[in-house]
Amino acid sequence: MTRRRTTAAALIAAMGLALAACSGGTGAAPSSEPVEPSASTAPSASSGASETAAPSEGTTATALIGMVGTADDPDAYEIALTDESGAPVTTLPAGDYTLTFADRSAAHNFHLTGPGGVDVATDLAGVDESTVEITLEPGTYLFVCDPHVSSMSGQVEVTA
Ligand SMILES: [Cu+2]
Repeated sequence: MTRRRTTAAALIAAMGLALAACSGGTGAAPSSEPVEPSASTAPSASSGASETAAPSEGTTATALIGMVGTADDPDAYEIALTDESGAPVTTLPAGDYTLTFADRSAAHNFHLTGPGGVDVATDLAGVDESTVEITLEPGTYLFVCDPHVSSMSGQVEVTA
């Protein structure tokens, strides 16, 4: 204990000496200070970058996920249409959507049908995590796993 405290005190004393040496050194090097104003121009450049990011968020298509199985068990008898955060959706406003499949199971598929001729599906076999563009019109859309319709189905109401 006493020994450690002594060592720490010695370190602090050494650091104090080092700091003193540093402060003495910076006084002799004022040329390093002009660097700071040019560094302050960087934040204004990044604020310009955030402005350009805003319009890309303003795209009209909203992201949806068509999921079969669960993250833990891709073969689970579960099917869901969710928003980007993974929360199931039961109603949606009409409009353009990007539907990304989360079909990680060779036992299931995700098949969405409804008004406007929407009829998109993944293959039963294999994995499909592709994205399709769909336009949803007012009405009822049905999503199913084709071989397991009785246990894997759901619907979403699209409103005007
Ligand atoms: Cu299935």
